[in-house]
Amino acid sequence: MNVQKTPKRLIAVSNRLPIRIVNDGGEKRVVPGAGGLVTALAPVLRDRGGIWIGWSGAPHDPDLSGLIHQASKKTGYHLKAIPLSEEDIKLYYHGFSNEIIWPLFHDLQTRCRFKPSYWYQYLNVNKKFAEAIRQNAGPKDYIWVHDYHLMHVAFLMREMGCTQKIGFFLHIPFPPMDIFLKLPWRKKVLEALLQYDLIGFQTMRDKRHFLNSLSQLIREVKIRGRGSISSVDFKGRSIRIGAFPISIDYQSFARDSSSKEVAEAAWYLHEALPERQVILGVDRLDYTKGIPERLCAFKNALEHYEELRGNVSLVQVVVPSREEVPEYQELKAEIERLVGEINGRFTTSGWIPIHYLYRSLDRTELLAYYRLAEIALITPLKDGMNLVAKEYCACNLDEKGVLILSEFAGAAAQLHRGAIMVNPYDVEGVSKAILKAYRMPYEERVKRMKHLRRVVKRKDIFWWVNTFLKTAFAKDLTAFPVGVA
Ligand code: GDG
Repeated sequence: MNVQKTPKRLIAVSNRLPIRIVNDGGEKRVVPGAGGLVTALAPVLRDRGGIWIGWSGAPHDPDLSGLIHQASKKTGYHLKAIPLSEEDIKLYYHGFSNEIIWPLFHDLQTRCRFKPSYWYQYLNVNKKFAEAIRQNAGPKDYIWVHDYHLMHVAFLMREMGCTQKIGFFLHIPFPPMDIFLKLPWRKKVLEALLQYDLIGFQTMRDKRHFLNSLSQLIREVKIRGRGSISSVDFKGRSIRIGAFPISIDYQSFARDSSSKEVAEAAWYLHEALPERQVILGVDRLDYTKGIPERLCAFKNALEHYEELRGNVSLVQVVVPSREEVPEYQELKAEIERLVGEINGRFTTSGWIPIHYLYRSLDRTELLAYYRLAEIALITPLKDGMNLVAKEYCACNLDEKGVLILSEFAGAAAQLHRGAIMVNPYDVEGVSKAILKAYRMPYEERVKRMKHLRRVVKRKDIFWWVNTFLKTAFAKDLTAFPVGVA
C-alpha cells in the first residue's frame, strides 16, 4: 500500500474516535474500530507518530479515558478523547449536528429544529476540540478535521493564535444554495470554513453548491479555477477547495470476499433462497436512505410485473441507529408496517418476498450477502457518497451483479455508467429498474460490473488519502494533476 509521505506529523480529528466500547459481562473494554477511514489514515498516523482526537461516544467517564489510553498501544498511534457532558451530547451532537446540519445538508429542511441553544453548544464543543488540538499539536503538524460536527474548529484555533495548516473533509453532501440559506448561522459557518487551508467535498456537485453559497453570502471572496480544485482568496488567505470522492479498501473487500469462510456463508444463505434472484439493500436506519420509498417501489414491481413474483426476494438489512430518537422509532415502525403489508399480500408457500433483518451483520455475513445478491438496490434520497455501493462492486467476484443506484448518491458521479440510475422518489421508475435488472442478459451484466469494479479499484481509499494530502501540500495548483472526481 502506497501512502502519501506528508512532510509533517498528522493529527486526525473527528467527532468520534475510531474505537468501540465493548461490554464484556459488565466489564468495559476498548477495541480499535474498523472502517475505511481508519484503514486509510492508520498507516499515515503510525508512520508519523500521529494522534487521533475525538469523542469516545459515551458521556465523560474517567475510567474510560484510561482504557482509551491503553487502546493507543494497540492502534500504534495516540488516541486523545475529548470529554463531553450529557448537556454537550444533547445539544451539540443530537441537537445541532443531527437535528440541524444532518437534515439540512441532505435537503430535508422541514426536519430541522433551528434552536439557538444548539448553536451555542456547538460552538462550545468545537472550542473544546480546538483547545485539545492546540495543546497536542506541534507547530509543524498537519491537522485534518473530519465532518459536519466540527466546521468551526479551524476558526476557533485561529482565534487562539494557531498557525498550522488545517484541512477539512465533509463526508455528507453540501446543499444547494437556496437550502443552505435557511441556516440562521449561514454566514458564520461559511466564514469559519474559510479558516481551513483545504476544504474537501465528496463531489463536484457539493463543491459547486459551496462556491455558490460563498459568492452569494460573502462579497469579499475571489474564486479562481473551475476544475476539481479551485482556490478562494479571502482576507489575505488562500483556501483550496476540492472534490475528493471517498472510497473503500478495494483489495481487502475483494480478497476477503473470496475467502472460504465467506463462500461457505454465502452458500448457506443461498440454500435458504434457492432458484431466485436476491435483491439486496443495506442501510443504517435513517430517513435519508429512502427505505420506505424503496419498499413501495418493490411493492409496485410485484404488483405490475407478475414474472417477478416467486422469482425475486428482497433482503433488506437495516442497521439500528439513533434508536432513542422518536423520529427514528417512527421510521422503523413505518418500515416494519410496509414489510408486513407486502409480505402479507404476496407471500406464497415456499416464497417470502422480503427478508427483513433489523440488526448489524458481522463482516463475514455482510460480504456473503454482497456475493450472493444478483441485484443491489441502493436508493438514498441523498447521500454524501454511499460506500455500500462500492463495497458491493468490490465483492462481486463473478461480475454478474447489477447495481441500481440513486442519482442523488455521491457515488453516482463515478458509477453512473455501469449502474442503472434511478430517482428514488420515482416509485414507478425504480420498479421498472428492478424489472430491467432482473431481465438483464448475462453479457450486459458482466460488461457493466467489470466497468464498475475498475472504477472502484482505480480510486480506492488510499488514492483518496493521497490525493487529499497531495493537494494540501502541492506548491503550485496549476501543476497539480486535476480530474480527481
Ligand atoms: C457517511 C455518509 C459517506 C453497514 N451495515 C453494516 C455495515 N455497514 C457499513 C458498510 C459501510 C458503512 O457501514 C456505511 O457507509 P455509508 O457510506 O453507506 O454511510 P454513512 O454511515 O451514512 O456514512 C456517506 C460516508 O460517510 C463516508 O464518507 O459515504 O454518504 O453519510 O462501510 O459496510 N458493516 C457491518 N455490518 C453491517 O450490518 N460490518
